[in-house]
Amino acid sequence: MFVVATAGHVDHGKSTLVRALTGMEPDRWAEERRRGMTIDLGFAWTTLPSGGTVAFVDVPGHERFVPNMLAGVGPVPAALIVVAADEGWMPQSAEHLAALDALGVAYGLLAVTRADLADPGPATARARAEIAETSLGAVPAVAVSALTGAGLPQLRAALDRLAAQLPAPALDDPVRLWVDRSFTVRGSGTVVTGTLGAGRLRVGDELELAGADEPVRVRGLHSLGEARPEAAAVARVAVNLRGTPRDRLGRGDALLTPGRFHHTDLVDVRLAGDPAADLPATLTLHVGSAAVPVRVRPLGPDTVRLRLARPLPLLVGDRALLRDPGRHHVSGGVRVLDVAPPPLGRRGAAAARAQVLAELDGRPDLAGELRRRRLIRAGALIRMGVPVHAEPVAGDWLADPAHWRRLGEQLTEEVARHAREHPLEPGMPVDALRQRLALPDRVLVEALVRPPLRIHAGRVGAASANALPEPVALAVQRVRAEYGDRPFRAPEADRLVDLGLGPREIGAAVRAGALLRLADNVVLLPDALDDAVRVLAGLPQPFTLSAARQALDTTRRVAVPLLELLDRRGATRRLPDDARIVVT
Ligand SMILES: Nc1nc2c(ncn2[C@@H]2O[C@H](COP(=O)(O)OP(=O)(O)OP(=O)(O)O)[C@@H](O)[C@H]2O)c(=O)[nH]1
Ligand SMILES: [Mg+2]
Repeated sequence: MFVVATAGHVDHGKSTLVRALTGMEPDRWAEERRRGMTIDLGFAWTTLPSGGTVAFVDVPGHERFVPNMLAGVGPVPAALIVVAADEGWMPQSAEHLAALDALGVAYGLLAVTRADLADPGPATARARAEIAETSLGAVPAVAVSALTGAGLPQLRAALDRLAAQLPAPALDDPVRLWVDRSFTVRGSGTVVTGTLGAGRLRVGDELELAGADEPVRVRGLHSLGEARPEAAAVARVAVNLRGTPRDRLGRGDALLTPGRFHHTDLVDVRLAGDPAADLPATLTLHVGSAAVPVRVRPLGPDTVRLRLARPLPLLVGDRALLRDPGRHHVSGGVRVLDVAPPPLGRRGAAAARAQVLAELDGRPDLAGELRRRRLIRAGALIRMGVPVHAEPVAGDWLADPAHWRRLGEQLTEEVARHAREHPLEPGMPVDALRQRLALPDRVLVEALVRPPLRIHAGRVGAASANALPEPVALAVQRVRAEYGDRPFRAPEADRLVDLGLGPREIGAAVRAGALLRLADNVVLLPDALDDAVRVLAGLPQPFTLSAARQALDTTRRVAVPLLELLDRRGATRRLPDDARIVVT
């Protein structure tokens, strides 16, 4: 299917032409038919000589309804510009063309209607000259009369040729269906319609809806008036949503592939063409079928920051249009450069930002994004419209290579400094490092640790930092010498003092795995645990505390916490009568 939007001044014969081509009535409202004027968007379709289908989005020409016109053309990549032979080029001919140009519409046709009323020559010449100056360039022109039917076969043939020129739709792209209508069907619930410009929709799909916490589910799909299990771009579609109240969505909302769009109320954009120096401070941004008031903050000669009155699902590279509703004036097109721009708090930040924006062109640029953002999750980049084809440094984090190298160096320095300031500690806690390096995630710290550094028990230190400070190492050696042959006897408190093992030294030795702490001032050599299990397993099961104490040749001071530790580790199990068994 090929979708084309009409454009042109009021009463120039857009709806009459669509009616003549399709046999369908684009003016849906009784009021429109009574007044002979289109107010809102109309939809009609027909088969072309090639056998392909063309669907029309028929727009109103009256200047009061330009916002409706923009909602119709926003998501549509081709235009049928209609000019009446007897009236020629008129103000909304110009405004509609300016809108198409601002949106960068590159495919179109000119139909000079009412050719039975006047010589179509002058209107054709003027219109082609005006159109040639825009993104549409030189377009084919056909003179037609809906009254006599003259020119209609030629127009159908020209539509076929236009359809053949259009680029193939990006079927693997995410869906962003801008809603142009929503209504309720009795027995089915909420239905929304729109032009599917890319991707595919299937019955059963879950889609994201801005502002809704839960995904919405596609209950039914219609295209060209028929129910279908699937619709592929480009297509006019009607989507029946399960369990979504009608007042939850309307024109300007979008149904989205989940996780693929960033809802933003702040964007930096480049103005297209020759931007007016005196852009008003408030304008309306039109994109897709949405129209949102924005505050404009100039940054560079052709770049501005827009603060949107409500967030929209925008991507880097999106085309949009700024309009001054008060003056009925399309101020120009914009291209989105950044959908998650940094705040401009500091003095000079705006000027610095202008310099950055001067380098951007709206084409997604992974290396550039990483350079500017330094560290970012892959998912966040994808939601900005930046394809990710780089390996994450950790988890789903991507890093600018130079920044990552600097972080690695900084980490080494921090660990060294910590070792100097805390010689008894076996390295710097991972979380302290995360804070010092201002990293958003622990996994980043872990990924930055390279030999000879290593992570042990939640700390980063040199692999050899596990070696104890000399006085502590000596004290542990003496414990080993004195107690090695009676491994379940713990040195008494005063003996520990004699050996120079105060709480800090014991802590250091325990962290280094050189001593095992059972309770305050009750320490054993670390191999005692395995030895104890071996001895206890040799006892008749179950065994009592007293039997264990005797078998281990130790005191209650050691036996009680030792058995409790073995219980906690699952090596022994305590029975209801306080006896224990060794778990095998
Ligand atoms: N004689 C003649 N009249 C035409 C032709 N096309 C349209 N008209 C008449 O022109 C008037 C306006 O036509 P519409 O089709 O409503 O014009 P429109 O461009 O859709 O107008 P809006 O949607 O309000 O912008 C109607 O009275 C039509 O009957 C034509 O080819 N020949
Ligand atoms: Mg009309």
